[in-house]
Amino acid sequence: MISPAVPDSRRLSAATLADLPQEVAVPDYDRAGTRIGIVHFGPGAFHRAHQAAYIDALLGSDPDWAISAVSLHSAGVRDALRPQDGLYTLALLGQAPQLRVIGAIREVLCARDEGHAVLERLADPQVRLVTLTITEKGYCLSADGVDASHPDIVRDLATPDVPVSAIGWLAAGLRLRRDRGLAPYTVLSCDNLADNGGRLRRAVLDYTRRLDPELAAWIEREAAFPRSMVDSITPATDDALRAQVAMGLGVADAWPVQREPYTQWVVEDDFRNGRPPLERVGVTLSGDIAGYDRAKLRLLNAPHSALAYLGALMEIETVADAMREPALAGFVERLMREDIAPSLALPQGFDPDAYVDAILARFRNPAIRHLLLQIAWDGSQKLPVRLLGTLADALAAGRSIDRLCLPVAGWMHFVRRQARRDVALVDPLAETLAGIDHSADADAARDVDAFLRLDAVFAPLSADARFADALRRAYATLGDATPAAVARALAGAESR
Ligand code: CS2
Repeated sequence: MISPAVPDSRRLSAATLADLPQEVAVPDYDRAGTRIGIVHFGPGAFHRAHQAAYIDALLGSDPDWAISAVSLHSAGVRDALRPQDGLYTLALLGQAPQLRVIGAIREVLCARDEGHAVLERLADPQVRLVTLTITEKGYCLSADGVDASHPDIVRDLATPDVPVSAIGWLAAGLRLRRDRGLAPYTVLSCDNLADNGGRLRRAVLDYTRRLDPELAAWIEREAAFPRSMVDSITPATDDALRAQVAMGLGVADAWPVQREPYTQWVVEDDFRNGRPPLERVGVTLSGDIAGYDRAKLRLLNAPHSALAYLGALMEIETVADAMREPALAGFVERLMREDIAPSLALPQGFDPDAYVDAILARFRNPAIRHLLLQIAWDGSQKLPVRLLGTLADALAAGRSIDRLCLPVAGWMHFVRRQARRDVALVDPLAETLAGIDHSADADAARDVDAFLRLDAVFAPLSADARFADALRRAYATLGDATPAAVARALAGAESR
């Protein structure tokens, strides 16, 4: 964070923008002439490095889509960016790092203490699109609707006018628009979930049906929830980045973000009441994005999680370091080519080998310090959407699942190791996971079975004896999960 002692003249803002060194790219449009057309929930690093950069490129030719960025709970982004007039720096980490100031965010709000402003913004007729990056857990989903036992949803159903959940805010905004005779906004989820738009639509309808069936019917009739696939590797901001940006800009930036140069955004072309001309800035608009979605979740995110758990057990810090470990890199590559790719129905024209090659090269990018512990967060939410679908498909096709089980077993060992070290897990199920018996003498079958009882993660797969057996074997192969034991297990998986 910037110390309060930094004077405004030394800080990135509309006033200091003109003085930045020439090699820093700055918005090439009149920011004051743009209008807010998008409300975005969850302006974390990913949104600011990805979607906001696309919109920044668009505003010069269409000023109607500037962003109002809304954090649901934490005031951190607002407090960092409001004094900077919404400006922040994006560092692109290629061979020669490039700095670019993004101007797409015109307003930053924190819903927790500016609820009225958020609601009025949602009901602004100029706003036609609401986007979200709130991570898998932020949706409070059940298998086919909303998790009505989630504390935030319980609370929102009781007091829907002052919501705390994203679903609650979406519904409150839509209700106000209907009451004011306005068209609904399109709701676009930009999180790593297969069928993200479909699942969000079902969750919003499930929630609103419990409150106001007529509103639900209106939403069902009038609103659109397109699906999307987002991709760009975005390591969390660290002090090294803050220092690098301050040096490059000559002024301080409270919260710069960084990402690899590669970026992809595929959006289902199903909008009502207009949409930003995203195709002008490199977004792929498609009628059917299920194939892209699956390919990315299964061939990029699943290997990422595999590297995270197995690499963390080997005491490795970053993705690029993990890729320098031949046993781990070899394992992940075989996992991708031999276990995951064969079960994927790919979009037309998609070359799986080239896609895998490109992902492996991105993982190896030496300019990026992407912490395995960052990817390890929220395992209970990520594993089902990343790996368990492939496992189910492999079982259905009668293929071996031995290699696929190793990262899942790696997660279990990782959870146990963190508990033994007394390190808190970042995971919405952290409390439940901590409640599992993590004593060192528990046996493999008992350990695995304790995890398999977590229905939110493993149902319905846990009922399949072939899965439970293979998982117990994989878990046992990892032994005491020390770096040497993991290396032996990887070597064993390699020789099979
Ligand atoms: C990563 C993703 O943190 C994680 O779990 O797997 O954030 C990944 O970097 C992005 O999805 C890449 O687009």
